[in-house]
Parts: sequence; C-alpha cells; structure tokens
Amino acid sequence: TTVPLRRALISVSDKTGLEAFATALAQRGVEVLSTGGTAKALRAAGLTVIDVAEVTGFPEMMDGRVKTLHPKVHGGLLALRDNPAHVAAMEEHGIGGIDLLVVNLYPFEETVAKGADYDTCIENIDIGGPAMIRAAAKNHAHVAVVVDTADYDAVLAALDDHDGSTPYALRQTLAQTAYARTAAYDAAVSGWMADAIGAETPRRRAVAGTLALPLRYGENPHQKAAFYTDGSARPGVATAVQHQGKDLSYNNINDTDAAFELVAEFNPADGPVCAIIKHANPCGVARGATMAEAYARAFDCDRTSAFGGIVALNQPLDAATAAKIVEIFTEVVIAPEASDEAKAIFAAKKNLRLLTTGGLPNPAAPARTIRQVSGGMLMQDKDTGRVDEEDLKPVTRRRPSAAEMSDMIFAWSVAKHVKSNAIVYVRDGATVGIGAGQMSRVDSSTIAALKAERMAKECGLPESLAKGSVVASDAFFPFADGLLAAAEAGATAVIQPGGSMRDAEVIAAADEAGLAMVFTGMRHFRH
Ligand code: 93A
Repeated sequence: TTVPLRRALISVSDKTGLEAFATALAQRGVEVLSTGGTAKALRAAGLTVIDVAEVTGFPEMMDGRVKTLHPKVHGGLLALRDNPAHVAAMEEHGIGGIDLLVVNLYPFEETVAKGADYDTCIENIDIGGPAMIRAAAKNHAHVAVVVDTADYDAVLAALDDHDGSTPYALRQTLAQTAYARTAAYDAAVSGWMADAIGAETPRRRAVAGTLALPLRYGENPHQKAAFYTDGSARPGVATAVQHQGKDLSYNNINDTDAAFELVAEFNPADGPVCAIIKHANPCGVARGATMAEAYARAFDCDRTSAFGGIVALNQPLDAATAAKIVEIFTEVVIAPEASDEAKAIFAAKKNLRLLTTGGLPNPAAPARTIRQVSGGMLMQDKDTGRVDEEDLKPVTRRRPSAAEMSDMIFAWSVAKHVKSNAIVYVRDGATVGIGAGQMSRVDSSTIAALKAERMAKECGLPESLAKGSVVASDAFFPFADGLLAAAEAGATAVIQPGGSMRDAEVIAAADEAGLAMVFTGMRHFRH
C-alpha cells in the first residue's frame, strides 16, 4: 500500500542537505514539524515549520533532553491508520498522524572520536531520536523513516513516482536501515562505556558497526561486501585519509590493516621500519638508516612476493622511499604522513593508493578482535602482548649476544603478525625468511629457510641469507626437529615461548648445536 505524505517530522543534528530536502517536501504540500535547531535552520531558509513544542503543548526542557518524548509525537508515529480503535484514540486525544520521520542522531560517535570528556559524551547520547526512529520503523506499514541524509533523494524520487506517496517496499527498506542505525548507535554507546569504565574483557559487548564504505565485492568477485567502522578514532585503515587511487577493496583493507598494525609495533623514535604484506602475511619487514633503505631491505626479503603488495611505514613517506616504491607495482601505501614530493611522485601512478593516518596506533592499547563462525561470533582481547629484553629467559649455555638479542626481539614482533605456524628469520634488523600459515611447524621452518636460500641465489650471494640469523617461532617447538632445521639453515639464536613437555630435549639440542635460546613465556598464535 502507498501512504500519501501529508505530515513530516524533521529533527536532525547533521543538517547536510536539509534545506533542499525540506523545500522539496514543502513544494509537495507536506506540513513540516521540527525541533528547536532544525526549525531554526528551516525558518532561516525561508520555510514554514511548526514547532514540536506547539504540537505537544510542552516546551523543550532540561537542556533539550525532553523535546519529542510525548504521546502527541509517539502516538502520531505508532498509530495504525487502518485500525478503528487507533483512529478513535487519535481523535480523542487530538493526535495527528506523522507520515514521514526524518531523524539523524546526536553525533555520539563523532564526539567520542574527538576525545570528548565523559560528561560531554553522556550528553551526546540521543534518547528521543532513537525512540522516534524505532517507533516509526515499527510502524512502517504507515510511516516512512529516514535516518541517513544519503536517502533524501531516493525518498523524493519515490514521491514523484508514486503521486506524493511512499511505496511499501521503500518503507520496509528504510525501516530496516533505521534499526541498523539504532543498533549501531547503542553498540557505540556500550562500547565507549566499556572502555570508559575499564571493562576490558570481551564479555557483555554488543557488536555492531556503521556502514563506512560499500565495497565492490568481497574476498572474491562473486561475494558482496561492505566495510563497517566501529567509531574508533585510532589511527589506522578505518580512519586514514586516502590521497589518490581507486577505492580500497575488501582484501586491500584487510591487508592494509595487517601491514599498519605490524609497523606500529616499532617505535618510530627507534628508527624507520617498513613492512610489505601479501595476503595478510608479511613478506618482508626491515629497519633501515633511512626509510628508503628500510623499504629496500624489506623488499629484498622476498622480491617475488612483494609484487602487488601493501607497504606500511612507521615514519612519514619521503621522496626517496616513494621513488623506490614506484619501481614495482604496489597496491597500497600507508604511513603516518607523506611529504609533498612523495605525493608528487605517486601522482604518476594512478592505481596506487596512498593513505595517511596522522600517527601510529598504540599497539598496547586494549581493543577487541572479532571473528565470525557459523551461527555466531568469537570475540577476544586483541593480542597486545609484547616482550622486552628483561622479559626473556635465556635457557641455553650460550647467552645471546647484544646483536642477536636485538634481532630476536625484532623477529618476535614480526612473528606476532604472521599467521600460525609462524617462523621468522631475521638478520641485522631485517627479515630474511618468513614461513607462514603451515599446519606443521617444521614445514614453516623449511619454507622460511628455503626463501632465505632462494633470495641469496637471486642476489648472487654465496650462502643462504639465514646464515648468522636469529629465528623466532610463534609457539613452542614441540620437538627438537624444527629447531634443528633452523640451526641447519644457519640460525645462531632462537626466540620461542617455551613450555613444551619436551623443553629439556629441545634445550639439549640447542646446546649441542651451539645455539643461544631464550623463552618468552608468551605465545603469539594468529589465525
Ligand atoms: O535529548 S534528546 O534525546 N531528547 C529528545 O526528546 C529528542 N528529540 C529529538 N534528543 C532529541 N532529539 C534529537 O535532537 C534528534 O535525534 C536530533 O539529533 C536532534 C535535533 O535537535 P535540533 O532540532 O534542536 O537541532
């Protein structure tokens, strides 16, 4: 059924497109009711509006906390127009029907993102808006509800096509969108409060997000997809500014996130670090005296895989680094900042996306990760575990040298961001072999060693890049074989969690091979 649109209530915080939309409604003879600020804006644009206060007989009160919470409003939204008892109640109490509700909510998410204090965030929790939205959406048999300024044009087009009425299918879609909005809004409030009161556990969290970007497709072209944000102000892929290139894809966003979270492990004050990511795994991570050198060293870990990769930097992108990056095809570059010269170099590569974030996320800040399984979701605290030299327990006769120690901590930080089973060889602050995502730890070791050897051959070097390296394992070596494979590949020191039933056997094998080994006491599975 179509519903002739006679009376609308407009109450919006975001006044984008308001004037044009309300003008178009007025031209169609629609009577417009409004709350304080909205009415003021509409009158300033020369439109005639009726104050909600006039309809309810109550002024807006308590700093606006009570404006629309009244039976004259909610009766008008909820009454079933084809139910005689409802119609009689409307007549008895002088309630006029509201056929269109246009509401966008107090900017709670934006207020939190700006870092506002507790009381300001509380004041930005909209109560009357969600109440009206939910009422109108429930009564979509008779009422249309618009919660997104992007839907104004579709509503006007529908009115034109249906002789000034809204069609049922549109009202259904709008109602469904409306509930997505109120759910995301309350989830944002709950999530903010959990953080504000220090409820760090994943228990009692609501999961919802706001549509940020409809994506062309998902992991594969036959899968539809979209990107949702959770209102976090953390520097990262969700809050980054894109300077050039086409829209990010589903896989780009996933990989860019993995890349940036990885480089954020490395304090920019300790020097430039670059990571190159493919399929959410690093194919090279390195320090350098300059960022250009860090990129070149990361690239040299696995030049084949780096093609079409995602590059993340822990310091600003400069011209020298940009010039090196454009030598091969790269999908995305993400960095805290980019110099104008660097941007100019990238401008010639139309398909290369450049994202800047204004800073690095704090890898120690509590957060959650969510993964979907059939029929539900798994939520956990984000892996914020980190180790310093003091946390490491040497277990072999030979103690690591200072150089080995620094490489082991580097390798361990990288291994945390490699899918399990993760084996990472590092030499002089650069990965030289990464084994990722294998079902057996020995296979990951073998692959990492193989890559180190292959790269050495490509560079015409006489011996494997793993010679004189250190090796990190994201979980303990259950047997000595994985460790021995690493020793054979040329590793001189090992960092691993420890905790296997056969630790004694593994330590004995390390001693026999002359390796230095430390235990972290912490595991970094990543799936
Ligand atoms: O403080 S409220 O929760 N109490 C209300 O009764 C109420 N009614 C509408 N906030 C309320 N609103 C919100 O006011 C709307 O959701 C909208 O975001 C905002 C519009 O206010 P104004 O028209 O004064 O700019």
